[in-house]
Amino acid sequence: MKFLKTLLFLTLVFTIGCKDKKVAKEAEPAEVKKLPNIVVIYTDDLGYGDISANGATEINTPNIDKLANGGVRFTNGYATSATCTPSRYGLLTGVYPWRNKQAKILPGTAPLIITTEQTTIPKMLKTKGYHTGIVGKWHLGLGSGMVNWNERVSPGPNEVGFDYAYIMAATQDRVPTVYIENGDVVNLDKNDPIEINYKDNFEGQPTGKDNPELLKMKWHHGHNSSIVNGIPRIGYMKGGESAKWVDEDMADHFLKGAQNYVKQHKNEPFFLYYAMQQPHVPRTPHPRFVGKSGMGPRGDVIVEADWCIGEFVKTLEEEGLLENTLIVFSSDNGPVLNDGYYDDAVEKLGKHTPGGGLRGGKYSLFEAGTKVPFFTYWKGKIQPTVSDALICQLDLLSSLSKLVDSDITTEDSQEVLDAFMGKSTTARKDLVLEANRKTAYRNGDWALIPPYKGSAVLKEVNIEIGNSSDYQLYNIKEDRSQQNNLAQSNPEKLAEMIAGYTAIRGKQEGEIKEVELK
Ligand code: NG6
Ligand code: CA
Repeated sequence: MKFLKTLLFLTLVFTIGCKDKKVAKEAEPAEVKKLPNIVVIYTDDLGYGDISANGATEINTPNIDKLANGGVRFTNGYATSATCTPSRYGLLTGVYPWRNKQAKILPGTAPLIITTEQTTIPKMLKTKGYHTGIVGKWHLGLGSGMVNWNERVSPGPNEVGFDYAYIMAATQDRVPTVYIENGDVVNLDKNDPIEINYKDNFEGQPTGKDNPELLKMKWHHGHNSSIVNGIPRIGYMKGGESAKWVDEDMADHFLKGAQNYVKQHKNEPFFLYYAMQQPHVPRTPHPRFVGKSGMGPRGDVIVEADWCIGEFVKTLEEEGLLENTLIVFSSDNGPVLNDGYYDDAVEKLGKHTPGGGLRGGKYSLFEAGTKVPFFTYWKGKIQPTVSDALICQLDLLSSLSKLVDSDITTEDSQEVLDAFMGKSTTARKDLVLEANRKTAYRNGDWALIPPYKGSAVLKEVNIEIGNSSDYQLYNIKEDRSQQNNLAQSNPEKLAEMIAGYTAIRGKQEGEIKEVELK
C-alpha cells in the first residue's frame, strides 16, 4: 500500500512537472523574444528650438542630437496639447484630450483621469507579453477621491497598464514632493504622515508668501504655498520629511530608475516610458551642471537632460539592446521662460530661441505650443532622415500596436508606423490641437485657430496664446512663424478648414462663427 501511494505520488509529481515545463514553453514563444523594446523619452516643456538638432546654436545637446540625426527627425511632429496633463493623456490613451473634461493641468490631489477600463499603450503591449514601466513624471491624477498618501495610493499607473511605476505624482512645483514606487511613497516614516491640501495651509507651516527669508528661489507668480528644499510650491504639505525629494538630485534619481529598469528587464520585451522633469520649473540643475549653458538654470537643466539621455542610451548599448530598441523622443508641450519663479530664464536667454522661430509657446494655440521636438531612433533599423510628415503623439498607440502585430487601436490614434520608421512621409491628413480647453486645427500646410474670447497674451508668462475675435488662418509652409493671417484673403480655404475642424471637433457653442463666402 505504502509503495503504491509512493508510486502514485511520484507519478503525480512527474506529470505536474511536465505540465509546468509545457506551460513555461508556451508562455515564451520564439516570436515574443523578437519583439523590440520600446522606450519613450518624454521631456517636460522642451521647445522645438531647444535642441541643436532642430537648429539651436546657443545651446548644445550632443546626445539628443545623436538620436535625432541618426533617426527620423520630424519637422511636423505634435503633442496633442500645449500643456502637460492633456498631452500625457493623449500619448498614453490614444484619445484626444479634449474629449475628457478632466484632462487639464491637475493639482497633486486630483483623481486618476484614465479609467482602469481604458486602452493604453502599456496595456496594449502587455497583451503581447511586454513588461511595462514608467519612471518620472505622471501628472494624470492618482486615486479616486481623497488620497491618503500614507497608504498604498491607487488606482494609478499600475492599474492602467504599468507593471512598474516610479513616479512623481504631478509636477516638480506641486506637492506632494515625494517619489512614489508602485503606489507607495518611498522612504515614508509612518510616524510623520503626509497631509496635503490645495486650499488651506496647515497651522504653523511656513509659506513662500509669508516667509521669503526661507527661500533659495523666489516665486514670481503662483508658487507661494509650502516651502520644500527652500523652494516655494503650489499646494500645502505637512509631514513626510524623510520622504521629500531633493530637487537637485531628481535627474540622477530618475536616470538611475530608468537604467535599473532596463537592466532588470533586458531578457524580455519591455516598454519604458521615461518621463523626464526638465526643463519644467523649478529648474534645479545638479551642481555638476550649474553654469554649464551660460543661460542660467533653464539652459543648465537642458544640458543636464541631454547628459541623462546620453547615459541612458549608453546603458542600452552596454546591455546589447540598442539594435533591438525603438526610441521615441518628444516633449509634452512647447517652451516657457518665466513660468512662475525668478530663475533668470528671461534675463539670460541671449540669442537662444526655445520655440525655434515658431509663434507662441507653452499654453498657446500657435505652433510653438504643440509642435515639439519629435524623433524616432532605432539603430540599424531606421535610416537617418528628416521627415515633414504630419504626426502626433496620439498616433503612437495605433502605430506601436501595428509594430508588435496587435490589432488594438483607438479611433483618434492613426496608424502611421511607416512614417515613424522613416519609410513614408505620408501620415495624418489633419489634426486637432488643444491649449487650455480651446482647440485649433492643422490640415496639410494649413493651420486654423477659431475665434476665442480672452486676452491675446497670457500676461504672467508673456506668451501669445492665440485668442482673437477673428478666425486665424496660416499657411505654415510658407509662413512658419504665423505672421500673415489669410482668413480674409482666402475664404475658400477658410471654409474648407472650418469644415474639416468641425467634422472632428463638433460644433463648439459660441466659438465657431459662420464665415461668409464671397
Ligand atoms: C501652471 C503653473 C506653472 C506650471 C503649469 C503646469 C502657476 C501660476 N503656474 O498653473 O508653473 O506648473 O501649471 O505645467 O501656478 S505643465 O507642464 O505640467 O502643464
Ligand atoms: Ca509640460
